[in-house]
Amino acid sequence: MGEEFRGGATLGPAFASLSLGSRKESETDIIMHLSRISLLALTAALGAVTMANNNLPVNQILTATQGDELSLVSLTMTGTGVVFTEEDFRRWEDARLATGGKTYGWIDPIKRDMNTSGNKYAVNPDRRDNAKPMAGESSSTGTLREVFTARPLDYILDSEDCASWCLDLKLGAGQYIKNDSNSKTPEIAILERGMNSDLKVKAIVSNGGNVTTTKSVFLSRTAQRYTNFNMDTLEIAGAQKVGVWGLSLDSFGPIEGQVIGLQICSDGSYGGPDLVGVATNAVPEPGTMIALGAGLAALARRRRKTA
Ligand SMILES: [Ca+2]
Ligand SMILES: [Ca+2]
Ligand SMILES: [Ca+2]
Ligand SMILES: [Ca+2]
Repeated sequence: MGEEFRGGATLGPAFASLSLGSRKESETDIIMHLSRISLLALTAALGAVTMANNNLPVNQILTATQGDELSLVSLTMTGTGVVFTEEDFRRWEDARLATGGKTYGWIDPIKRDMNTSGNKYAVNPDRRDNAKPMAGESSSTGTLREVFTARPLDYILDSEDCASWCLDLKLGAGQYIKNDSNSKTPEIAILERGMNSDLKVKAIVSNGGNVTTTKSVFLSRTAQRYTNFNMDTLEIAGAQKVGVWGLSLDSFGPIEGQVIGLQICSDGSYGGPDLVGVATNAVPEPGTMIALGAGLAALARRRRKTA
């Protein structure tokens, strides 16, 4: 579809040109003549032009074992200064899954394939072999709440090649994903088990109570980076690699309003994405922008002195 942004597009040179962090000292004078506001606007505009920055470099997940359950300690996005913690994976307070003409809410029981001879359901909750059973395990059900707010490395949303589905993930009231106006830093991390599937993502935006979605960003399986973490669930017979996409908020283009959630979708050609977890993080203003602000303040002081 025309509205989709394809990852891995040949946008390297354009992308490099907006790298504020790599400006040399000699360029400082030129920057000084721009106001900080106009620079931010310029960055946002360039971000929209360069489109999907959805293969940001990523290093690894560190885990700590607690009994049979795993806690995620940190997910480090190498070279970006961004670290996601387990709390960042648990910011969701509501969700809705639409598939096969049915919709499931946050705590609605969703039927599960409970073993490797399954694949009866197009998309269903699942758990790591050794994880604590889900609350509805005896009736072969699980909930979105368990998948997206319990231990992020223990429960997943498993889907099959044939599946078309859309998941709306919502933050709590008054919560939103902050845009750091830096296209090189991810505000969102999405984990997929298998590194063999694609996803399509839109931001859910509230503007004065009017809720809309942005254009979509296509997340290609080839853009995933390995997390150094492997996962074996009830539905599969061995561990598979877990990959991650780092997604910068400006990949969705200009946004008017606040991002209160994400819409994550799959269709039959996406290879049955298995959603392990989705993290969001408000990252600090990049050091270069703070330094620039300090430089402008110094310049203003000098001007006042000479006036
Ligand atoms: Ca399944
Ligand atoms: Ca960013
Ligand atoms: Ca997969
Ligand atoms: Ca297994």
